[in-house]
Amino acid sequence: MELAYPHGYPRPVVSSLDLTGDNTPEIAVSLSELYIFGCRSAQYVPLLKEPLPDIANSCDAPVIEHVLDMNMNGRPEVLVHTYFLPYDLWQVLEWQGDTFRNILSAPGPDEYFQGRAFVHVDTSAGHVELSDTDGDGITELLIYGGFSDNPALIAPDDPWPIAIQTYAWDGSVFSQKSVEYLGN
Ligand SMILES: [Ca+2]
Ligand SMILES: [Ca+2]
Repeated sequence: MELAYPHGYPRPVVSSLDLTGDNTPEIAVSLSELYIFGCRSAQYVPLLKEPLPDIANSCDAPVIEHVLDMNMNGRPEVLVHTYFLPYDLWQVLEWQGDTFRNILSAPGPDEYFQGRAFVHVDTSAGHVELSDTDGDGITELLIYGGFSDNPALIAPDDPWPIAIQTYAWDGSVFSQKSVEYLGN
């Protein structure tokens, strides 16, 4: 796919990937929202529209960061990253026959972002690693960055502790298996 705007928006980030198992590639495009289009009856139609709240100067468009069949069930997971000050946020979407569903069970920083893994970006941006840390053939999601089990205990001007959160497949969702604190 040729990028219409190679140095900015809009950003078509994925092509030629079959996310739904119909042997036809989906197309993902990040505009102000993230769209995934799939082919239905010879027409590409939106299968996912991932919006952001309308606070334009403190967020970036959601983007697809990785596509990988982490839980090895034959359908790739789509790791969607959203930046929304002061958080980096992630969802793990998998096609469930009629729609993409988030199969990440995560605390979320607030009610709006419930179900998303997050880090607080006061010290540095968060980043992720996909790795089979225990060698069982199933990929874990590792997230590095500022995190707390109890954000209410962190004073507004205090730094967030840096942690590695590990999300592992439990048979039905990716849930938080461990949090290793590395200090501030
Ligand atoms: Ca899968
Ligand atoms: Ca594993």
